[in-house]
Amino acid sequence: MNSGWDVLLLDCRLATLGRNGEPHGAIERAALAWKDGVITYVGAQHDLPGPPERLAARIESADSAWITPGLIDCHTHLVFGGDRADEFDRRLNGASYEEIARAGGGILSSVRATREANEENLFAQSLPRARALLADGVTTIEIKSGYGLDLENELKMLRVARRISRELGIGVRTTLLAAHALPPEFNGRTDDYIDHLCADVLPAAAREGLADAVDAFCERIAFTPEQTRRVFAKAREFGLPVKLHADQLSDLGGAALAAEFGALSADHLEWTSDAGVRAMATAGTVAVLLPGAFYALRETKLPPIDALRAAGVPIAIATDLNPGTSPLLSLRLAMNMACTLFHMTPEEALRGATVNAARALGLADRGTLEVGKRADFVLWNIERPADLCYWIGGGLVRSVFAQGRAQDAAIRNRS
Ligand code: DI6
Ligand code: FE
Repeated sequence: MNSGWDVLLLDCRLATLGRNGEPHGAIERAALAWKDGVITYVGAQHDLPGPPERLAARIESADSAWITPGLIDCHTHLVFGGDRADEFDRRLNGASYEEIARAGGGILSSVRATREANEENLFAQSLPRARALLADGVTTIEIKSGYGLDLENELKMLRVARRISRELGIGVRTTLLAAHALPPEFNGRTDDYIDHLCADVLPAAAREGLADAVDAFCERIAFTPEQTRRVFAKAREFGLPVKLHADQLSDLGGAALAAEFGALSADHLEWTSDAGVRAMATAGTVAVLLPGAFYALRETKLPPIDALRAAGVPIAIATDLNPGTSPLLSLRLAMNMACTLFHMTPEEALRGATVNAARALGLADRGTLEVGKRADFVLWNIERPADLCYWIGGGLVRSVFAQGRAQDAAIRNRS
Protein backbone atom coordinates (compact mmCIF):
# COMPACT_ATOMS: atom_id res chain seq x y z
CA MET A 1 0.00 0.00 0.00
CA ASN A 2 1.25 3.51 -0.65
CA SER A 3 -0.17 6.93 0.06
CA GLY A 4 -0.83 7.42 -3.61
CA TRP A 5 2.00 9.52 -5.02
CA ASP A 6 3.07 8.53 -8.54
CA VAL A 7 6.79 9.14 -8.05
CA LEU A 8 8.98 10.02 -5.09
CA LEU A 9 12.40 11.39 -5.96
CA LEU A 10 14.97 11.04 -3.16
CA ASP A 11 18.46 12.55 -2.73
CA CYS A 12 17.56 15.91 -4.26
CA ARG A 13 18.98 19.37 -3.78
CA LEU A 14 16.04 21.66 -4.39
CA ALA A 15 16.15 25.30 -5.41
CA THR A 16 12.45 25.81 -4.74
CA LEU A 17 12.49 29.56 -5.44
CA GLY A 18 9.91 29.80 -2.68
CA ARG A 19 10.70 32.05 0.26
CA ASN A 20 11.99 29.92 3.12
CA GLY A 21 14.78 32.22 4.26
CA GLU A 22 17.47 30.39 2.27
CA PRO A 23 19.02 31.72 -0.93
CA HIS A 24 17.03 30.28 -3.87
CA GLY A 25 14.61 28.81 -1.31
CA ALA A 26 17.06 25.92 -1.19
CA ILE A 27 16.49 22.63 0.63
CA GLU A 28 19.32 20.08 0.61
CA ARG A 29 18.96 16.36 1.45
CA ALA A 30 15.47 16.80 0.09
CA ALA A 31 12.71 14.82 -1.55
CA LEU A 32 10.21 15.74 -4.24
CA ALA A 33 7.03 13.85 -5.09
CA TRP A 34 4.17 14.28 -7.48
CA LYS A 35 0.90 12.76 -8.59
CA ASP A 36 -1.12 13.37 -11.74
CA GLY A 37 1.35 16.05 -12.83
CA VAL A 38 1.12 18.06 -9.61
CA ILE A 39 3.68 18.32 -6.81
CA THR A 40 2.61 16.49 -3.63
CA TYR A 41 5.75 16.76 -1.49
CA VAL A 42 8.64 19.21 -1.30
CA GLY A 43 10.87 19.14 1.74
CA ALA A 44 13.58 17.51 3.75
CA GLN A 45 13.87 13.80 3.19
CA HIS A 46 13.79 13.12 6.94
CA ASP A 47 10.43 14.87 7.21
CA LEU A 48 8.70 12.48 4.80
CA PRO A 49 5.46 11.29 6.39
CA GLY A 50 6.45 7.62 6.29
CA PRO A 51 8.81 5.07 4.74
CA PRO A 52 9.25 5.83 1.01
CA GLU A 53 7.83 2.51 -0.17
CA ARG A 54 4.55 3.32 1.57
CA LEU A 55 4.33 6.72 -0.07
CA ALA A 56 4.72 6.26 -3.81
CA ALA A 57 4.29 3.75 -6.58
CA ARG A 58 7.79 4.48 -7.85
CA ILE A 59 10.86 5.59 -5.96
CA GLU A 60 13.91 7.04 -7.66
CA SER A 61 17.11 8.77 -6.70
CA ALA A 62 18.23 12.13 -8.09
CA ASP A 63 21.82 11.35 -7.09
CA SER A 64 22.09 14.73 -5.35
CA ALA A 65 21.28 16.68 -8.50
CA TRP A 66 20.16 20.28 -8.13
CA ILE A 67 16.54 20.65 -9.19
CA THR A 68 14.84 23.93 -10.09
CA PRO A 69 11.34 24.70 -11.28
CA GLY A 70 11.03 24.37 -15.04
CA LEU A 71 12.22 27.61 -16.58
CA ILE A 72 9.56 29.90 -18.04
CA ASP A 73 10.31 31.97 -21.12
CA CYS A 74 7.64 34.66 -20.77
CA HIS A 75 8.37 36.65 -23.97
CA THR A 76 9.07 35.01 -27.32
CA HIS A 77 8.21 35.48 -30.96
CA LEU A 78 9.32 31.97 -31.87
CA VAL A 79 6.72 31.28 -34.55
CA PHE A 80 7.90 32.92 -37.77
CA GLY A 81 8.81 32.09 -41.34
CA GLY A 82 12.32 32.44 -42.76
CA ASP A 83 15.11 34.22 -40.94
CA ARG A 84 16.87 37.59 -41.04
CA ALA A 85 20.50 36.62 -41.38
CA ASP A 86 20.85 39.15 -44.22
CA GLU A 87 19.74 41.92 -41.88
CA PHE A 88 22.31 40.81 -39.32
CA ASP A 89 24.87 41.40 -42.02
CA ARG A 90 23.49 44.85 -42.80
CA ARG A 91 23.56 45.83 -39.16
CA LEU A 92 27.14 44.63 -38.87
CA ASN A 93 27.86 46.96 -41.77
CA GLY A 94 26.42 49.94 -39.97
CA ALA A 95 22.68 50.05 -40.72
CA SER A 96 20.48 50.56 -37.64
CA TYR A 97 17.42 48.49 -36.71
CA GLU A 98 15.20 51.52 -37.16
CA GLU A 99 16.66 52.34 -40.60
CA ILE A 100 16.08 48.79 -41.79
CA ALA A 101 12.51 48.83 -40.45
CA ARG A 102 11.74 52.16 -42.11
CA ALA A 103 13.03 50.82 -45.42
CA GLY A 104 10.47 47.98 -45.35
CA GLY A 105 12.80 45.32 -43.95
CA GLY A 106 12.87 44.21 -40.35
CA ILE A 107 9.56 42.92 -39.03
CA LEU A 108 7.94 43.28 -42.46
CA SER A 109 10.41 40.91 -44.06
CA SER A 110 9.39 38.27 -41.49
CA VAL A 111 5.75 39.09 -42.26
CA ARG A 112 6.32 38.22 -45.92
CA ALA A 113 7.95 34.89 -45.08
CA THR A 114 5.32 34.05 -42.45
CA ARG A 115 2.43 34.76 -44.80
CA GLU A 116 4.05 32.61 -47.49
CA ALA A 117 4.38 29.59 -45.21
CA ASN A 118 1.35 27.35 -44.88
CA GLU A 119 0.40 26.20 -41.40
CA GLU A 120 2.22 22.89 -41.65
CA ASN A 121 5.37 24.53 -42.90
CA LEU A 122 5.25 27.29 -40.28
CA PHE A 123 4.90 24.61 -37.60
CA ALA A 124 7.86 22.68 -39.03
CA GLN A 125 10.01 25.83 -39.08
CA SER A 126 9.06 26.85 -35.53
CA LEU A 127 9.11 23.54 -33.66
CA PRO A 128 12.92 23.17 -33.52
CA ARG A 129 13.16 26.55 -31.80
CA ALA A 130 10.73 25.44 -29.10
CA ARG A 131 12.70 22.20 -28.77
CA ALA A 132 15.92 24.16 -28.30
CA LEU A 133 14.36 26.12 -25.42
CA LEU A 134 13.03 22.92 -23.89
CA ALA A 135 16.44 21.24 -24.19
CA ASP A 136 17.84 24.08 -22.09
CA GLY A 137 15.26 23.65 -19.33
CA VAL A 138 12.20 25.63 -20.43
CA THR A 139 8.81 24.03 -19.67
CA THR A 140 6.52 27.00 -20.33
CA ILE A 141 6.84 29.36 -23.28
CA GLU A 142 4.89 32.45 -24.16
CA ILE A 143 4.52 32.79 -27.92
CA LYS A 144 3.34 35.96 -29.65
CA SER A 145 1.75 36.40 -33.03
CA GLY A 146 2.67 39.56 -34.92
CA TYR A 147 4.21 38.39 -38.18
CA GLY A 148 0.85 37.72 -39.84
CA LEU A 149 -0.78 41.12 -39.41
CA ASP A 150 -4.05 40.03 -40.97
CA LEU A 151 -6.85 37.87 -39.69
CA GLU A 152 -5.92 34.68 -41.45
CA ASN A 153 -2.20 34.81 -40.73
CA GLU A 154 -2.39 36.00 -37.14
CA LEU A 155 -4.75 33.11 -36.32
CA LYS A 156 -2.48 30.74 -38.23
CA MET A 157 0.44 31.76 -36.02
CA LEU A 158 -1.60 31.29 -32.84
CA ARG A 159 -2.78 27.85 -33.95
CA VAL A 160 0.83 26.85 -34.62
CA ALA A 161 1.73 28.03 -31.10
CA ARG A 162 -1.03 25.87 -29.60
CA ARG A 163 0.12 22.91 -31.67
CA ILE A 164 3.68 23.27 -30.34
CA SER A 165 2.27 22.85 -26.84
CA ARG A 166 0.44 19.66 -27.80
CA GLU A 167 3.41 18.28 -29.72
CA LEU A 168 5.98 18.82 -26.95
CA GLY A 169 3.74 18.41 -23.91
CA ILE A 170 4.86 21.71 -22.45
CA GLY A 171 2.98 24.85 -21.43
CA VAL A 172 2.42 27.51 -24.09
CA ARG A 173 0.70 30.83 -23.47
CA THR A 174 -0.32 32.64 -26.62
CA THR A 175 -0.35 36.40 -27.04
CA LEU A 176 -2.00 38.28 -29.88
CA LEU A 177 0.48 40.90 -31.09
CA ALA A 178 -1.34 42.06 -34.21
CA ALA A 179 -0.28 45.60 -33.27
CA HIS A 180 3.36 44.77 -33.99
CA ALA A 181 3.88 46.64 -37.28
CA LEU A 182 1.76 48.20 -39.97
CA PRO A 183 1.10 45.70 -42.79
CA PRO A 184 1.90 47.06 -46.28
CA GLU A 185 -1.73 46.93 -47.43
CA PHE A 186 -2.52 49.58 -44.80
CA ASN A 187 0.35 51.89 -45.75
CA GLY A 188 -0.39 55.43 -44.58
CA ARG A 189 -3.58 54.26 -42.83
CA THR A 190 -2.44 53.24 -39.38
CA ASP A 191 -5.71 54.11 -37.68
CA ASP A 192 -7.65 52.03 -40.21
CA TYR A 193 -5.46 49.07 -39.34
CA ILE A 194 -6.17 49.56 -35.65
CA ASP A 195 -9.90 49.71 -36.52
CA HIS A 196 -9.58 46.40 -38.38
CA LEU A 197 -7.60 44.84 -35.55
CA CYS A 198 -10.21 45.88 -32.99
CA ALA A 199 -13.22 45.00 -35.13
CA ASP A 200 -12.04 41.72 -36.64
CA VAL A 201 -8.72 40.23 -35.58
CA LEU A 202 -8.90 40.58 -31.82
CA PRO A 203 -12.54 39.43 -31.53
CA ALA A 204 -11.85 36.38 -33.74
CA ALA A 205 -8.76 35.39 -31.75
CA ALA A 206 -10.74 35.78 -28.52
CA ARG A 207 -13.79 33.88 -29.78
CA GLU A 208 -11.68 30.97 -31.00
CA GLY A 209 -9.83 30.80 -27.69
CA LEU A 210 -6.53 31.31 -29.47
CA ALA A 211 -5.19 34.22 -27.43
CA ASP A 212 -4.42 34.18 -23.71
CA ALA A 213 -3.33 37.83 -23.75
CA VAL A 214 -2.92 40.87 -26.01
CA ASP A 215 0.29 42.81 -26.63
CA ALA A 216 1.29 45.84 -28.72
CA PHE A 217 4.49 47.50 -29.88
CA CYS A 218 4.20 51.08 -28.64
CA GLU A 219 7.06 52.84 -30.38
CA ARG A 220 7.76 55.60 -32.85
CA ILE A 221 8.36 52.98 -35.59
CA ALA A 222 5.16 51.15 -34.64
CA PHE A 223 2.04 52.37 -32.78
CA THR A 224 1.32 55.45 -30.70
CA PRO A 225 0.15 55.39 -27.10
CA GLU A 226 -3.31 56.43 -28.31
CA GLN A 227 -3.51 53.54 -30.78
CA THR A 228 -2.20 51.16 -28.11
CA ARG A 229 -4.90 52.39 -25.76
CA ARG A 230 -7.61 51.50 -28.27
CA VAL A 231 -6.25 47.95 -28.63
CA PHE A 232 -6.08 47.57 -24.85
CA ALA A 233 -9.63 48.84 -24.39
CA LYS A 234 -10.81 46.20 -26.86
CA ALA A 235 -8.82 43.49 -25.07
CA ARG A 236 -10.50 44.53 -21.83
CA GLU A 237 -13.92 44.15 -23.48
CA PHE A 238 -13.04 40.54 -24.20
CA GLY A 239 -11.60 39.95 -20.75
CA LEU A 240 -8.08 39.42 -22.07
CA PRO A 241 -5.09 40.59 -20.01
CA VAL A 242 -2.56 42.87 -21.71
CA LYS A 243 1.22 43.18 -21.94
CA LEU A 244 3.25 45.84 -23.72
CA HIS A 245 6.48 46.27 -25.67
CA ALA A 246 7.27 49.48 -23.84
CA ASP A 247 10.01 52.09 -24.04
CA GLN A 248 12.45 49.91 -25.99
CA LEU A 249 13.79 52.53 -28.39
CA SER A 250 12.34 55.72 -26.89
CA ASP A 251 10.28 56.86 -23.92
CA LEU A 252 6.68 57.16 -25.07
CA GLY A 253 5.37 56.57 -21.56
CA GLY A 254 4.73 52.92 -22.38
CA ALA A 255 5.34 51.57 -18.88
CA ALA A 256 2.80 53.96 -17.35
CA LEU A 257 0.31 53.15 -20.09
CA ALA A 258 0.69 49.42 -19.42
CA ALA A 259 0.21 50.04 -15.70
CA GLU A 260 -2.90 52.11 -16.36
CA PHE A 261 -4.48 49.02 -17.94
CA GLY A 262 -3.27 46.73 -15.13
CA ALA A 263 -0.97 44.96 -17.58
CA LEU A 264 0.56 41.66 -16.55
CA SER A 265 3.90 42.98 -17.76
CA ALA A 266 5.70 45.80 -19.49
CA ASP A 267 8.63 44.52 -21.51
CA HIS A 268 12.04 45.93 -22.63
CA LEU A 269 11.91 49.23 -20.64
CA GLU A 270 15.34 50.61 -21.60
CA TRP A 271 13.93 54.16 -21.73
CA THR A 272 11.39 53.91 -18.91
CA SER A 273 11.27 56.95 -16.60
CA ASP A 274 10.96 57.01 -12.80
CA ALA A 275 7.28 57.86 -13.19
CA GLY A 276 6.84 54.73 -15.33
CA VAL A 277 8.54 52.60 -12.68
CA ARG A 278 6.32 54.03 -9.93
CA ALA A 279 3.19 53.35 -11.97
CA MET A 280 4.27 49.74 -12.54
CA ALA A 281 4.91 49.25 -8.83
CA THR A 282 1.46 50.55 -7.95
CA ALA A 283 -0.27 48.41 -10.57
CA GLY A 284 1.71 45.24 -9.79
CA THR A 285 2.94 45.07 -13.38
CA VAL A 286 6.00 42.82 -13.87
CA ALA A 287 9.08 44.24 -15.63
CA VAL A 288 10.22 41.79 -18.31
CA LEU A 289 13.83 42.53 -19.26
CA LEU A 290 15.19 41.21 -22.54
CA PRO A 291 18.99 41.25 -22.53
CA GLY A 292 19.18 39.31 -25.81
CA ALA A 293 17.70 42.24 -27.74
CA PHE A 294 19.84 44.69 -25.78
CA TYR A 295 22.91 42.69 -26.74
CA ALA A 296 22.00 42.09 -30.39
CA LEU A 297 21.19 45.77 -30.96
CA ARG A 298 24.35 46.82 -29.07
CA GLU A 299 22.09 48.97 -26.94
CA THR A 300 23.90 50.99 -24.32
CA LYS A 301 20.95 52.49 -22.45
CA LEU A 302 20.30 50.18 -19.50
CA PRO A 303 16.79 49.56 -18.21
CA PRO A 304 16.27 51.27 -14.81
CA ILE A 305 17.17 48.19 -12.79
CA ASP A 306 17.99 49.93 -9.51
CA ALA A 307 14.76 51.94 -9.66
CA LEU A 308 12.73 48.78 -10.40
CA ARG A 309 14.39 47.00 -7.47
CA ALA A 310 13.90 49.96 -5.14
CA ALA A 311 10.22 50.22 -6.09
CA GLY A 312 9.70 46.48 -5.54
CA VAL A 313 8.69 45.77 -9.14
CA PRO A 314 9.15 42.04 -9.84
CA ILE A 315 11.69 41.53 -12.63
CA ALA A 316 11.42 38.69 -15.15
CA ILE A 317 13.99 37.69 -17.77
CA ALA A 318 13.08 36.30 -21.19
CA THR A 319 14.76 35.53 -24.50
CA ASP A 320 12.55 37.71 -26.76
CA LEU A 321 13.41 34.95 -29.25
CA ASN A 322 12.73 36.56 -32.64
CA PRO A 323 14.42 36.62 -36.04
CA GLY A 324 15.42 40.27 -35.94
CA THR A 325 16.62 41.58 -32.62
CA SER A 326 17.12 38.44 -30.57
CA PRO A 327 17.83 35.17 -32.36
CA LEU A 328 18.48 33.65 -28.95
CA LEU A 329 17.60 30.00 -28.37
CA SER A 330 18.60 29.70 -24.72
CA LEU A 331 16.86 31.23 -21.72
CA ARG A 332 19.86 30.32 -19.63
CA LEU A 333 22.02 32.48 -21.86
CA ALA A 334 19.53 35.34 -21.34
CA MET A 335 20.00 34.80 -17.59
CA ASN A 336 23.76 35.02 -18.01
CA MET A 337 23.33 38.26 -19.96
CA ALA A 338 21.00 39.62 -17.28
CA CYS A 339 23.87 39.23 -14.82
CA THR A 340 26.68 40.47 -17.05
CA LEU A 341 24.87 43.26 -18.90
CA PHE A 342 22.18 44.28 -16.39
CA HIS A 343 24.12 43.66 -13.16
CA MET A 344 21.49 41.35 -11.77
CA THR A 345 22.48 38.66 -9.29
CA PRO A 346 22.26 35.00 -10.33
CA GLU A 347 19.42 34.53 -7.87
CA GLU A 348 17.52 37.49 -9.34
CA ALA A 349 18.05 36.06 -12.81
CA LEU A 350 16.80 32.63 -11.76
CA ARG A 351 13.77 34.14 -10.02
CA GLY A 352 13.30 36.15 -13.21
CA ALA A 353 13.09 33.00 -15.30
CA THR A 354 10.81 31.12 -12.92
CA VAL A 355 8.59 32.70 -10.27
CA ASN A 356 8.52 36.22 -11.73
CA ALA A 357 8.10 34.90 -15.27
CA ALA A 358 5.05 32.93 -14.12
CA ARG A 359 3.64 36.13 -12.70
CA ALA A 360 4.30 37.96 -16.00
CA LEU A 361 2.03 35.37 -17.61
CA GLY A 362 -0.60 35.50 -14.88
CA LEU A 363 0.11 31.86 -13.99
CA ALA A 364 -0.23 30.98 -10.31
CA ASP A 365 0.25 27.24 -10.80
CA ARG A 366 3.97 27.16 -11.62
CA GLY A 367 7.30 28.95 -11.19
CA THR A 368 8.26 27.47 -7.80
CA LEU A 369 8.61 23.99 -6.33
CA GLU A 370 5.71 23.93 -3.90
CA VAL A 371 2.94 21.48 -3.11
CA GLY A 372 0.03 22.05 -5.46
CA LYS A 373 2.14 23.50 -8.30
CA ARG A 374 2.64 21.74 -11.62
CA ALA A 375 5.36 19.11 -11.53
CA ASP A 376 7.47 21.09 -14.02
CA PHE A 377 11.12 20.85 -12.99
CA VAL A 378 14.65 20.34 -14.25
CA LEU A 379 17.51 18.21 -12.94
CA TRP A 380 20.80 19.96 -13.67
CA ASN A 381 24.44 18.93 -13.87
CA ILE A 382 25.66 21.80 -11.67
CA GLU A 383 27.36 22.31 -8.32
CA ARG A 384 25.21 25.23 -7.16
CA PRO A 385 22.21 27.18 -8.54
CA ALA A 386 24.34 30.16 -9.58
CA ASP A 387 26.11 27.91 -12.10
CA LEU A 388 23.02 28.24 -14.32
CA CYS A 389 24.05 31.86 -14.88
CA TYR A 390 27.80 31.36 -14.67
CA TRP A 391 28.29 28.90 -17.54
CA ILE A 392 27.86 30.52 -20.93
CA GLY A 393 26.21 27.97 -23.18
CA GLY A 394 26.84 24.26 -22.92
CA GLY A 395 24.31 21.62 -22.00
CA LEU A 396 23.70 21.56 -18.26
CA VAL A 397 20.36 19.78 -18.35
CA ARG A 398 20.23 16.26 -16.95
CA SER A 399 16.49 15.85 -17.49
CA VAL A 400 13.40 17.97 -17.88
CA PHE A 401 9.97 17.08 -16.47
CA ALA A 402 6.75 18.74 -17.57
CA GLN A 403 3.67 17.87 -15.52
CA GLY A 404 5.57 14.96 -14.05
CA ARG A 405 6.59 13.44 -17.37
CA ALA A 406 10.20 13.20 -18.50
CA GLN A 407 10.70 15.18 -21.70
CA ASP A 408 13.94 13.51 -22.77
CA ALA A 409 12.39 11.99 -25.89
CA ALA A 410 10.91 15.32 -26.97
CA ILE A 411 14.31 16.92 -26.55
CA ARG A 412 16.23 14.24 -28.43
CA ASN A 413 13.78 13.95 -31.28
CA ARG A 414 15.01 17.09 -33.01
CA SER A 415 13.43 17.76 -36.36
N1 DI6 B 1 10.35 44.27 -30.14
C1 DI6 B 1 11.19 43.26 -30.31
O1 DI6 B 1 12.20 43.08 -29.69
C2 DI6 B 1 10.70 42.41 -31.37
N2 DI6 B 1 9.42 42.98 -31.61
C3 DI6 B 1 9.29 44.07 -30.91
O2 DI6 B 1 8.28 44.73 -30.96
C4 DI6 B 1 11.51 42.46 -32.60
C5 DI6 B 1 10.79 41.81 -33.73
C6 DI6 B 1 11.55 41.76 -35.01
O3 DI6 B 1 12.44 42.56 -35.28
O4 DI6 B 1 11.21 40.86 -35.79
FE1 FE C 1 9.52 41.23 -28.29
